[in-house]
Amino acid sequence: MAKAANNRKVAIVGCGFVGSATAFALMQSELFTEMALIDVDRDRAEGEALDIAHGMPFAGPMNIYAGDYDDAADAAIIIVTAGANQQPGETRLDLVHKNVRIFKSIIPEIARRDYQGILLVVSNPVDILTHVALKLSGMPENRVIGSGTVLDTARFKYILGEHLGVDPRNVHARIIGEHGDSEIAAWSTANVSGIPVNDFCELRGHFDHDESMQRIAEDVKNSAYEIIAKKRATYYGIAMSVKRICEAIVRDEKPILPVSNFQHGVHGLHDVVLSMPAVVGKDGIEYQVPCPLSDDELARLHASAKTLQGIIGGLDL
Ligand code: 6V0
Repeated sequence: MAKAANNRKVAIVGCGFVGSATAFALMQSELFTEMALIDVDRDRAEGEALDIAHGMPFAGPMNIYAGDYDDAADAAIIIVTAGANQQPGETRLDLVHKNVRIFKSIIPEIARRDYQGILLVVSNPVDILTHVALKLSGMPENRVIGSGTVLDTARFKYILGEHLGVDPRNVHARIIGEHGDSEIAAWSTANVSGIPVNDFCELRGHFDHDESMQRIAEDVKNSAYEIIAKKRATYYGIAMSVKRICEAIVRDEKPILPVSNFQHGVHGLHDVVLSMPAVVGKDGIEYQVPCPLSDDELARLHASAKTLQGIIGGLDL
């Protein structure tokens, strides 16, 4: 029988760089009182649980342990970070076959326990794997989401904030489409505290708009490649992004976040999971929010969708 979701419980499947950094961020957040860590490498999960638990006297009490899928069955959120990560020079899409195989061993375990919470996919390529998780689980679309371009959007805000000498929290700008090489910086709506981004640039003495826009979008897109080349993996930025999504769900905050979600016609996109803005609350995706786009941005969004549809269509699910 299905277990009701416990709003104070989270489970993380995959305790490598991303899973453990996420567990550490969530322990400090005090959003949950129970956290089950699951990994095929049981020792790894046990080691991470112990290590993170030793920080508890500096945060709040919490039950952190290495568990299994029975422990995850009543979690409010199951975060899946299991799978191969990018090696230097590899794209996210290169990971698809390895990680689909891994998802085939994970998602059915969750589905056969008639899971009632939110399934949050982080493994890459995240938009494709969210689509795969949706198909393999048979869960309602609103409850299967991916971390999408929440991280890319944070990188965009950070780099723009640095460029303009302003707090990134006052930068309102988004990366949409694929969390990957075809992602789109939605410049046409970017603004700082309501001031169109190019006007704000001029207030701060920058007049080379085209060159700067191109460089900043490239820097955002290439962030992961640069970090992986230097330290083999990226994990702190994604851990904070996942924490933000968890806050939105557990506290039913309803922020608009560019998470991976199944598209039903907004911007003419159908039958594909893409990272697009949506209101996120206790039921997962509550409302898909259309964002004004230029003709060029829309054309690139459709090209991104086509790339992902081609890959999904070629998978044996
Ligand atoms: P990692 O450090 O190799 O960790 C992966 C973990 O998954 C290991 O501990 C494995 O033992 C475990 N694992 C493998 N198979 C299974 C299985 N069947 N069941 C349970 N556990 C399993 O990789 P890392 O943590 O660096 O990356 C994990 C995934 O996150 C990769 O696909 C990355 O590409 C992806 N990222 C996604 C980001 C995003 O923005 N969505 C950002 C960074 C990384």
